[in-house]
Amino acid sequence: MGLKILLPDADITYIENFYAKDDADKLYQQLTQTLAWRQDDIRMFGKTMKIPRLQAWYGDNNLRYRYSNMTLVAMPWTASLLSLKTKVSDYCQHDFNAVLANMYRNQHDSVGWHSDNEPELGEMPVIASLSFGAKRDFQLKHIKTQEKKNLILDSGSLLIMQGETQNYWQHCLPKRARTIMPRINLTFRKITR
Ligand SMILES: O=C(O)CCC(=O)C(=O)O
Ligand SMILES: [Mn+2]
Repeated sequence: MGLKILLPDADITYIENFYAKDDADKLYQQLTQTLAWRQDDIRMFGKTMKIPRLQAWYGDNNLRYRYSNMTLVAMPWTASLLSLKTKVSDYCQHDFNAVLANMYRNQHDSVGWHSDNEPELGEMPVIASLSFGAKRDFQLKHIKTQEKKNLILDSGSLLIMQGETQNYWQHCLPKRARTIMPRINLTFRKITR
């Protein structure tokens, strides 16, 4: 199971039907209704702005995660997040202890170019990313060569980025002009300090 995305300095696998479409639809509804979605502020260039998406941070007791000058304190696992984490951890043979949930409400919501390389994730983090709801483009860009790759993340899919990926590649989820329905993304992570 799973498709290796063949790129230099990366170890990326895409599993399109990690969840069957019916299950993915149910999970999308459940997560929409049960997670504590909020729109946080971000400080950039001395200005405070709303991030262009909703998010929620869950994990083992009070784990903290800092990025873009925000400190998120983990809320306790919900039952559905815990069962998703167990399935993803079993598949990846990796012990995740936190998840960042993102809700892209429409085509105007996005996440800019970045690597998941915060110090608390350690040197070669394993990032496991589940998608539910509308399909979105997910772009990758090599930091040195600027090589680009576009993936389409479908509902029920799992994307695993590991090895050197975060050290050489950035990724983003771009805004789009055409109408796009909401999408939920869960990125499971392991905070190591
Ligand atoms: O929504 C996605 O697929 C990517 C989210 C992401 O890169 C992140 O939360 O770090
Ligand atoms: Mn990311």
